[in-house]
Amino acid sequence: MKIYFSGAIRGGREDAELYAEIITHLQQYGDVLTEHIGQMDLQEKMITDKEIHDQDLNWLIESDIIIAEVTVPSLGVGYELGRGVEMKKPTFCFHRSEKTSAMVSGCPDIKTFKYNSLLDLKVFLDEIFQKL
Ligand code: 6K6
Repeated sequence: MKIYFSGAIRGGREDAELYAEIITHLQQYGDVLTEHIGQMDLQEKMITDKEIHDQDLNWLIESDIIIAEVTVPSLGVGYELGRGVEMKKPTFCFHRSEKTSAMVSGCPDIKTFKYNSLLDLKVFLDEIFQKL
């Protein structure tokens, strides 16, 4: 199972530690292609934006499922969700904020969940992977 985890980078790194916890939890279910999203010391590398885009798009194509944490708003995450839906990938979004974008929560092809704690989120994830 190839898992594409999506979380904010230039959108803001305040949830980076949480992303790392989510990625560790997801790794029991498969290969997380985007493990770097949880790196606390993530630095802009000497690669171009086109190289980042093309690499991520290839991983998105390769993936079997998309899991996104959308509490920190991110253009890149929104873009990945839209592309993933077009590719008909099973797509799941999680947020702690009261609401998220209507273009996410209103999309019938994205399953969106509000959660309060990491424990709640892990329970949601376990249910999703047990049903696959
Ligand atoms: C690599 C290491 C450190 O910085 C980089 C370069 N940046 C990115 N590397 C890999 N994926 C990226 C990078 N920037 C954005 N993304 C993708 O967009 C990730 O898959 C995230 O899910 C999403 C974040 O978008 P922004 O708009 O918050 O940056």
